[in-house]
Amino acid sequence: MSKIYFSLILVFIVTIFVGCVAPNTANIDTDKDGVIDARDACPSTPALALVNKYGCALDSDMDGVIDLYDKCPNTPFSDLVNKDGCSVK
Ligand SMILES: [Ca+2]
Ligand SMILES: [Ca+2]
Repeated sequence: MSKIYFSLILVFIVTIFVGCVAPNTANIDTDKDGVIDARDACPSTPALALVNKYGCALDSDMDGVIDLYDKCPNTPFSDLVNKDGCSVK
């Protein structure tokens, strides 16, 4: 058996072996929000947060505090809010 023929067989075997044991990373969802990493614009979404189709936590009143932590989920858009999402007077 020539060295080239042996090398080709070795490369073929290694390729098959690596292909069988390499993890399938195509559908990994690191933050487990239901949106795979390849499509997740917010890859570190807090656990239990509801997310949009881009994998970002919902902030229904758009005050900068996500719904998961927002204790005042309907503050007017123009209001300044505290860390709990409630209007600051
Ligand atoms: Ca996410
Ligand atoms: Ca909010």
